[in-house]
Amino acid sequence: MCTKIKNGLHQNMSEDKNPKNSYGADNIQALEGLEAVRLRPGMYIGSTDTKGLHHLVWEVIDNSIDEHLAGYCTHIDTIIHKDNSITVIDNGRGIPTGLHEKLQKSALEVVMTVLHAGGKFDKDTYKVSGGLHGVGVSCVNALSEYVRVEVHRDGKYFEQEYSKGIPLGPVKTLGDSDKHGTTVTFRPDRTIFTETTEYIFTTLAGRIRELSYLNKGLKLSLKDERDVDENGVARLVDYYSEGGLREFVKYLDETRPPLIEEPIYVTGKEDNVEVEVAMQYNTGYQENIFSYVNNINTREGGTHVQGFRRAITRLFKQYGDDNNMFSKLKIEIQGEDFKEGLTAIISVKVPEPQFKGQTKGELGNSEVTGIVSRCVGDVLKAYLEENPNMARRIIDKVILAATARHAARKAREMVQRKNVLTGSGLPGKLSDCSSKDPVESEIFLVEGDSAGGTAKQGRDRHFQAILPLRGKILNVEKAMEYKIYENEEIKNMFTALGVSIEEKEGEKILNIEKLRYHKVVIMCDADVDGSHISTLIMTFFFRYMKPLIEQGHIYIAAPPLYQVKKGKNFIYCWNDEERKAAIDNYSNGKEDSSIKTQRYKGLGEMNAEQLWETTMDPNMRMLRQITIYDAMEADRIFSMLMGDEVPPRRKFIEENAKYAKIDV
Ligand code: 0RA
Repeated sequence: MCTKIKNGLHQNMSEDKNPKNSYGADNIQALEGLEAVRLRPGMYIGSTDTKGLHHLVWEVIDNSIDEHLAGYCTHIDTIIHKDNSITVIDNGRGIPTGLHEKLQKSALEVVMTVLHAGGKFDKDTYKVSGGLHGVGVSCVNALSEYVRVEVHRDGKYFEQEYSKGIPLGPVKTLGDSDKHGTTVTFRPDRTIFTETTEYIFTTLAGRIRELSYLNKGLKLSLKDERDVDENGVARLVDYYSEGGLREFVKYLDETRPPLIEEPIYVTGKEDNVEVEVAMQYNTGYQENIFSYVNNINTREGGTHVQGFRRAITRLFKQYGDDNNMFSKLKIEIQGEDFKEGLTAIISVKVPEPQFKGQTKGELGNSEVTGIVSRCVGDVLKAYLEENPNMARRIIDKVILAATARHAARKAREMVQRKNVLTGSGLPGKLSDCSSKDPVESEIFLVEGDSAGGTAKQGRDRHFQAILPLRGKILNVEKAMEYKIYENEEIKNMFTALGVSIEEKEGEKILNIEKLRYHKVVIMCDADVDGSHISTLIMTFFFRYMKPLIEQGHIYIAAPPLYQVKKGKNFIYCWNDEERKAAIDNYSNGKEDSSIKTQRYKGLGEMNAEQLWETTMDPNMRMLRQITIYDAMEADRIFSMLMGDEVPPRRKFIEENAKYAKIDV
């Protein structure tokens, strides 16, 4: 056992009385870096909340994706085990296991225990793991209470195990193998991820689905062993896309009537930069652009998105002018007018990407703008010439958008001007908290005035504000932008939250500098209507306040479904399992008619005290943080449930009958 070691791992090592661990003690030098990861995990994986927890999975999958990009891997399978440990299996080359000359130990051990020792210095391949995530599997190792790596390579099968980054023994050769690939199993360290160690299926599935579209031909799957059916079979989803981004666009737009027959599809390569773009116009009003660099979502866009916008503005404008289509329009067409009803995915592969911006989510390489613009421009030019009918449909829509833009600006200005005139500018229905510190403040968006009243009584007014929303808020999917600023509930949300939409260089930007609450909690009934309303509100945030979701400010409250009562004692239950356990607990297995179960149909059935102790008290409540994947799905599901297209709705209901408790 090691004595006092100057690195931060000593605590954990001395905790571990397992003599097997003495191997680790001899290898302290290699651990110099990993100790830093355990001391300041946030610096390496962003945070130690649910986002950081999921980051561990992205890190491992990214390494497997790199093997795919290098041309060696066709399958990546991910498994969530019952204890929330994760296994990622790939059939890539396998992490090298030969002797690392300098460190005189197995390369496998070096990759797993030395920071930034990815071992891949090959500049000709595009690397995800060198990009935004890019901290290496060694970080996952450092932040896991247990890791096992299995490698099939060179006709052999190897294994090494670790705890908190420390090898539990040397690399073992377990036998012969005719396969190749790497299997990484890790259990996140509970002492690091203190908030939660529970993986969220939709978050993992969302990213894996996205990866399948971004890497056409790659087979991915996700199994959730926590979720088994009556035959004991775990939930399993396969993801595979032959059409790549074209299918991604169709998936996103599944529920919106298309304006043009097929997505416009662009592929090209220039100076080692690969470009892939798919775009489609639908009859709606929203823009849906997703951009990626080396498979990493660039939330803040960047030079690739600029190149794309430049190309569509230039080509459509040119086409409209050449064919005298804008002559009746009194205002000038702007880049923004090409956005309405546009769904596009822009994916570039860049050998050495430079990321900038606040969250490093913006591509900075200036050469990429021209490359994307030329690739998209060439294809679009040919498309417009060959498809004059489609071209006319798009230009007509652009003209309509320009006219509506004019109206929207006026409406927006009205909302913002009104705030200035009414002093504090806060909506009358808001019961604000007394704290003025946004970091500690929370706002509950509550369905209905009556539940709003209960919440107001039950809250801790120091840091909790209540904004009741009346009934169903406007369906932003079907409304033109200027309409949403006329909607009372939506106006109230903008003013209560203190955020505004501003225009900079023709771009609409959400200003959240004056955000008044760092937690925005959607609180709806735990029934069908309630889930409709929360879906609706999520869609609104997804459409108009996306940065709030991305920065983790949006949550959903989970009120309990039951109260099981015996005499003066009672237990709140959030699902049927808990209800059964509560009944068992009181009955000791015997029939007992004095045990009563109350099913809460809505928030209104709880009194203020109950609402506080179950749903609002930070020490008791369950809040679910909304991720961008939840919002993306909410948006899709929403437009499907509300949209005019019947076949996808039926398909959705059939496919999701088990998982989605949404009745239509
Ligand atoms: C170092 C070097 C090479 C591959 C890998 C690491 C690698 C890491 C992971 C993590 C999960 N799956 C992985 N697959 C491969 C290059 C291998 C070579 O040059 O043969």
